[in-house]
Amino acid sequence: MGVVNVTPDSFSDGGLYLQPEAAIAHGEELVRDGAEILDVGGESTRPGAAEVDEAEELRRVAPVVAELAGLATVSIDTSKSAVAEAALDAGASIVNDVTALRGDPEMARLCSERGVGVVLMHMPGNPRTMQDNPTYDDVVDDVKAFLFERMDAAVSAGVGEERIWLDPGIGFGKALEHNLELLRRLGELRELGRPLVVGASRKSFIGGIDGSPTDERLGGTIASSVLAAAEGADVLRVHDVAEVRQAMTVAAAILGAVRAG
Ligand code: HH2
Repeated sequence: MGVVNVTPDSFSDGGLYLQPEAAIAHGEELVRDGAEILDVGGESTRPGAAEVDEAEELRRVAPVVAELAGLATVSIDTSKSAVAEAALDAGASIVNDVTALRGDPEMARLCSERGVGVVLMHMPGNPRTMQDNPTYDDVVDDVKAFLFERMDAAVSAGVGEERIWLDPGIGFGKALEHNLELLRRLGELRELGRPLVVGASRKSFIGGIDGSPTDERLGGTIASSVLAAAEGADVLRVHDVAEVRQAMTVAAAILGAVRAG
């Protein structure tokens, strides 16, 4: 899954693809690089990011989704049902909601009615508060219980269980050790029985290990991606599709996987 951030303030590529033409060209490049899904977002979820109003978020993402949906599967990275609805109308087929359907009361109904794929991600609180001293009894058990509860709520609201993907929310309300523990024990989340999405790309836990700035975290992104896949991740949400895809292809070939590409 390649990231297309149509935002001025995303933590690693804010402002680079704010114009629709630039975002579309970037999405096209990610598809050439091997992305099978493009995750289009118009609001940054980095800690402390400013909220974006619905009209502005829609204005950013709608033309980009409409163009890219002809090229790849598009997921819309939003927690607003009106934005998700417009993106689905424009051709998106997955809703990636970092609030796991808790942010907008209409989101579950929309996803159920439209029969689309839904990514449910773990995040305690919201992006403005999530990094205020996050604490867990056991981070993997707590994330697992949260995802189980959100999956149950989505199914109760009419979302087909077979359409749900789950994401531990790397970097969302987690200290460095929590992120490392989740990646190390990712396999335990497989017991939830649904595909796992992991987004470790360029995140600050990498800088927390070696001090690297956001634009120098490719090595850490690759290490996290390969190890996450080895632990059972099904979808890797990344900015650097070509490099991660090559790493995955080589890792799969070494491990003797049948499908090495
Ligand atoms: N991470 C980000 C945004 N959306 N969605 C899922 N499912 N999983 C993630 O880990 C995830 C996500 C943050 O990355 P990015 O989009 O690059 O930054 P920003 O939120 O600042 O735009």
